[in-house]
Amino acid sequence: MNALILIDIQNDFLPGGALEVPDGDHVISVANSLLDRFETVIATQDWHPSGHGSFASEHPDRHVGDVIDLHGVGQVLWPDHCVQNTPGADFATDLNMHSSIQIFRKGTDSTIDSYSGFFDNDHRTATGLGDALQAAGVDHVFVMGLATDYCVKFTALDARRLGLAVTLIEDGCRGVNLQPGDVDRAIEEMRAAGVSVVSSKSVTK
Ligand code: VGL
Ligand code: ZN
Repeated sequence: MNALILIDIQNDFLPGGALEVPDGDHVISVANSLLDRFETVIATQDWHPSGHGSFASEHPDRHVGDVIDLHGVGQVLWPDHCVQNTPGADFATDLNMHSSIQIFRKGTDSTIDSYSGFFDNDHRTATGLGDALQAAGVDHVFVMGLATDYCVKFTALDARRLGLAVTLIEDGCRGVNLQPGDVDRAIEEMRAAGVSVVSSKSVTK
């Protein structure tokens, strides 16, 4: 049984948003074109309390892009983004979020970030997505969204760790590229973990 997982297609990751991903808006039409090809569709939502530990604004001597130790876990510092109940945290307006799409929120603990839709970055706390997929009999997930080199990558890698078959829909993803080449390296890392990489055109029912 297949499921489509839409990663963090939220206003703050679109051009003009707080943590804009270049061409992030291009993934919306890809997502919309795939929605009715899957019985099970999941959307993850980055959902931070204000003052989240991943926000550079919480660390006065630090800057966006710096890497710090946040309670024992390496953490890239980001602009304030996807703050709970703000428009930036809403799903992209043009994304056809129908009511049967199940939403999993992540990043709600101020002390640790959660790039993956399955676990916090220290792998101690689960979002419930893994259990929900298992209960639905899903053994193959198709993953796309924002950003390729962070939340998409970590979601795909965790799905593999959980024993799922994983297909990355490459044209449905865009990345941050904090360092040039980050997206290409992320895709190679996913491939090395057994993720297959395809174009949305090849995804059929
Ligand atoms: C993301 C950085 C911080 C993502 C979320 O969705 O890829 N990246 N929070
Ligand atoms: Zn975040």
